[in-house]
Amino acid sequence: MSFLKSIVGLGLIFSSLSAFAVDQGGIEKSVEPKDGSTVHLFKDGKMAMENKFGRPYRMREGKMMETTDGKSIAMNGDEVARLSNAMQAHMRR
Ligand SMILES: [Cu+2]
Repeated sequence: MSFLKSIVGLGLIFSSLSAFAVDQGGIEKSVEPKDGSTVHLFKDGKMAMENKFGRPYRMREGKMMETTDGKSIAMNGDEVARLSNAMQAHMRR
């Protein structure tokens, strides 16, 4: 049940946040969990983590993250390489 709940919660979080949208690299939305990191959500639903220093880092798939507004989201995928590429594309502009 908690898995289902997290999926529903995820949809709510990503549809209600007006977080900045990166228009390169296929990143659809970005959300900030409590610990100061950033979760980037790709258009296909996979995620990648960025630490508070702006570097991509690995996170185990299925790991729960708590957002600043107290919701929990489950890590889906671990797209470190994709995030690196997206960030480099962004910097080159
Ligand atoms: Cu994560």
